[in-house]
Amino acid sequence: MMQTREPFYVTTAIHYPNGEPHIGHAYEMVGADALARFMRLDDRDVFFLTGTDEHGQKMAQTAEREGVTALELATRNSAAFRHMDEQVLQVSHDRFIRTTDADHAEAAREIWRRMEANGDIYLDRYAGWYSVRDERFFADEETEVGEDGVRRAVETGTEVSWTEEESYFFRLSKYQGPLLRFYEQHPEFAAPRTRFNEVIRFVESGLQDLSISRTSFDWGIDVPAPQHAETGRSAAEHVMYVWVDALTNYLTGVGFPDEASASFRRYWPADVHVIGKDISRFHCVFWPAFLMSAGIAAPKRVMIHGFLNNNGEKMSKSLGNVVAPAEWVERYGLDAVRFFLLREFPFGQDGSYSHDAVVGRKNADLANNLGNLAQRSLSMAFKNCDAAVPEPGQLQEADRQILAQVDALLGHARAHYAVQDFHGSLEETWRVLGEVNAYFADQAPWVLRKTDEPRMRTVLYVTLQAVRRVALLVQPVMPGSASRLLDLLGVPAAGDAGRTAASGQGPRSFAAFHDDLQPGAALPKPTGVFPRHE
Ligand code: ME8
Repeated sequence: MMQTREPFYVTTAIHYPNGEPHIGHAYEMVGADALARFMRLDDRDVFFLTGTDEHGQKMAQTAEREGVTALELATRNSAAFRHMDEQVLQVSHDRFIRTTDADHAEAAREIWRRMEANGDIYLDRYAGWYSVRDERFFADEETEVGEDGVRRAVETGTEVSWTEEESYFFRLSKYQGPLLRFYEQHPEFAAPRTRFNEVIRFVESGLQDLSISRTSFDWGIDVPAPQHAETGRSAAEHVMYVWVDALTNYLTGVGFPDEASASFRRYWPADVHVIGKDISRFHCVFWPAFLMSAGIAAPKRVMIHGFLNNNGEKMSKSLGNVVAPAEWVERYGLDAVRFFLLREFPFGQDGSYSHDAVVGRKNADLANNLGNLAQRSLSMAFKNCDAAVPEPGQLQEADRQILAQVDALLGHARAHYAVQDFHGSLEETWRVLGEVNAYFADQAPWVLRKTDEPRMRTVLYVTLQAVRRVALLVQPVMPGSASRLLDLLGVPAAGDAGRTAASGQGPRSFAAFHDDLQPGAALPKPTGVFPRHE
């Protein structure tokens, strides 16, 4: 079949399954999922990849502490991540990759071979600091000894230990110029701009070659046998530095090393890697350098989201303020949680959550502004217009004005989603929803019912049209509730414009956004879709 829809490839970071997922992981998943769903509804052919990053010293050490093998630990917790994604958050990914999947090792070895063939890998000794928590090397001046006598990385505050071993290195220093030129030619490569500027300043300050293999433990992908005899040794004792392996997952997910495969040709380069601010250097510096070396196109964009804090405090096990996503969803409902995460603060910035903030959004934005408006207009139509979409009369200026604002929302949403500004899209939608509420109050259809029934029908029709368009647009953020609301409006679900929603008939494509409700179409008995939090 001829594929006419434009491809869209979105990924999340792959998460370390050394513990259970927390709300920060959920935050990233919800953002990427809203983006994937939006693009599907907007007729893009989406491939959405997520998964778990299972190798490395952190996994090996945690497994040892727990008395299980690293693979057992990874398998158990990978299932917990997958459960969060699929059951708790109802994320619509197309593949959940594990870096222990058979096809991934081959992809990682292939990118290694290509970097080596390009003369960018050499054997030397590494002597320096390593943070197992961050799976990251630090130079001496990037660490300091605390009052407790423990040496930590200044940037991340994690403990480092002295590491001295034979290691393969990647000639990252060679890529300073090429990277700076690449950034200049692709000003949209990383966002937000402030974070991109930090990356550029880091590269401008000079790049050290990067240690990319380890010999002191074996939980990783074996380095392929050297292609040139003069490398002088067997690679067998080396495993790849976990970040080389991890970043390559984005290629594996769409078919690499089979570059001729339909999926690789279709989806690579990725449209967006969605990641958090602590791993921007890996994605914006190391990753494009590896790809340049291997002769593979760089991703189009890295969207760097901020951190989610608990009441302004960093989440940590020692503070005991880590919230399990499932508990949240249990307490507030899935769609209220998804809405809160994307509505409360811009995706590129840090933000905070608290019980009061979530309840505030749930009650004010969802129950009042959207739920109440829908419930009141639908109930009036059900009771006073024979349980059918009312027939409108001649539109007045106030009607045209409000509909024009609602119609413009799709264009705004497209512009916002193109730069992963979910917050901006929701803010504009809720601003217009406020206008619709003001219109409804001004027009007072419950008064018109006694004085001017035809006008009442027009006002109800206009309001239902507005609710329909808002419901269409919030599907990516709240798939279940939006679908139920569209069912109540009698909007037919068409085709496979997206994934099955949690409930209701399922997604409705944006292709019908500008269509009108059919006067006379039957309406089911309305029920509340956005309950108040008591
Ligand atoms: O970094 N708020 O995995 P990870 C928001 N395996 N986002 C947060 C967060 C918080 N409080 N805490 C973490 C890794 N994150 C690597 C990635 S990708 C090839 C390899 C985000 O499980 C974090 O920024 O430590 C990252 O994007 C993701 O969760 C996974 O973190």
